Amino acid sequence: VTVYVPRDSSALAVGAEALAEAIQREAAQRGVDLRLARNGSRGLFWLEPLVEVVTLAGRIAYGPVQAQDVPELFDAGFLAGGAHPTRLGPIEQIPYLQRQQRLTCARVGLIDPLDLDDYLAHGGYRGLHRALEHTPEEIIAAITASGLRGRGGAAFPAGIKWNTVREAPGDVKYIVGNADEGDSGSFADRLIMEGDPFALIEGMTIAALAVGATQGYIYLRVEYPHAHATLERALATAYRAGYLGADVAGSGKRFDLEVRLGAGAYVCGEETALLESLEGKRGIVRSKPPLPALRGLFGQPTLVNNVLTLATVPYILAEGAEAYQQLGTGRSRGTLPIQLAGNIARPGLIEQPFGISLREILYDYGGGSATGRPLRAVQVGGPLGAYVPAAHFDLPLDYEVFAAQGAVLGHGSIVAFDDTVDMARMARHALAFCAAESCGKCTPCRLGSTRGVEVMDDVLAGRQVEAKLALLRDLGETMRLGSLCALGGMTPYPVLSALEHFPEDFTAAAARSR
Ligand code: FMN
Repeated sequence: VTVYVPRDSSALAVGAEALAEAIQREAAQRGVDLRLARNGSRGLFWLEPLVEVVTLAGRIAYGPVQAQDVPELFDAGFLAGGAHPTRLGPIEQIPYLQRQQRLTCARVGLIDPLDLDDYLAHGGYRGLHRALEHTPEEIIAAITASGLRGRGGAAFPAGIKWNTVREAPGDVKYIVGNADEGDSGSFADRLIMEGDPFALIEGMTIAALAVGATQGYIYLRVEYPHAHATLERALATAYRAGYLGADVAGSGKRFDLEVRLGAGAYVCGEETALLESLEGKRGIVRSKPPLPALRGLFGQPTLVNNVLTLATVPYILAEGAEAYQQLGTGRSRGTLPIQLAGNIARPGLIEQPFGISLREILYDYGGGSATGRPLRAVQVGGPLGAYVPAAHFDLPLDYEVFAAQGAVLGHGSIVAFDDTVDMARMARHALAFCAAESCGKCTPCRLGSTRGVEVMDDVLAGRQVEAKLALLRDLGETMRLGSLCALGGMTPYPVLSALEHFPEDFTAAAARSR
């Protein structure tokens, strides 16, 4: 019998390791022949640790399961899919999972992330083999036709960036997988790296062939030790199997790939600060131009893409651009791995075509707030994303629709808040976050954020509220237009959206202090 127990951080954090040991111990005691497989997380976080037993009727899920439940589970015959209060039924039939359309994250939670044969058996490396049948131009044409846009935040068309790097003159070209994943509520990159690392490796290899890069780096934050361990092992396996190195899959082409750890500064996810950090310097934003695509790492043409962007590439090559492009809405094509977190009953990963509404995500999937109180606002797209009020929950997830509302989709994280949230305090928090994380290079971000915190302290204390709010709007405009990168440039989004949609919270403080 094969039993899957996730080794993803989200499962380890709630006792998966002790559970795995307990299952093995119990099986040994009872003389049961059991194979313990370690998968990634399915991304149904409220059910972790979620155990799956392979039976004739498919993989049967149990969760959440703790180590102390194990003897009882064996008594209940769970190895044959037997009844137990934690039994959830066939994993694919859990509505949260069944209703999704997983392309980028198709194998996450399904396979053993370190088993290359398992990866190959589930369509792995089909994309690379397809890519090797085509010219670099044809690969880029497929990426362009798929409509894939950067998933790291700015939603820039991937094909255009790849083409710029391809055409840039340079002796050496680099490719960087941006795995800094600093956004609050964001975890899809991590789920891929811990649950399906070969997808990222394969995507980077295809990208390297397309743009003519011979060296790649995965820039990973040090706070992801499990992702790091998984990636290192997967890279070693890919080298051994000839998918990396001097002769990629027998093509005669070279591609080397390694992990570099960043110390976990938010700004180091910004691509130019990231490149500084990769070069061994302090993570300080560079002025643009030149674009990294033209002069990036060590002054050479460099392709920087997010983990999700890169991990989607194998699917597009394997299944064809049309299969991807036909999903979605407007200019937002394909699927988005949405990350639902915060005050929500069922947090997790929801990969769906663009066009799904916030309401469907928050209620049909998320089940409303964890506290049972009404949801009042969500922050979409990380700490620099706008707050969206409940009145706008019918907005479809679409880059352009969100932009028209002064909001962003960013990396696809959604953090939910119930009606006890104080939005004036959240506005202050955004400014304090910017002050803490600013690299300090440009004045609007470095000083504006600190002055902004002071202004908000006045507002919260009820001092000259009207004048201070006018000042806050003015400051926001200066930061938006004058900052060197989007850290300062987007901090006004959460601040001013809170003020626009929840003005009562800003004046309530004044009323209290009177
Ligand atoms: N992109 C990421 O992929 N991961 C990050 O953690 C990340 N953090 C960022 C932090 C700041 C302050 C800013 C301004 C940008 C950040 N970005 C991040 C966006 C990158 O600068 C860049 O646009 C992205 O890596 C490009 O890849 P893509 O085209 O695939 O999205």
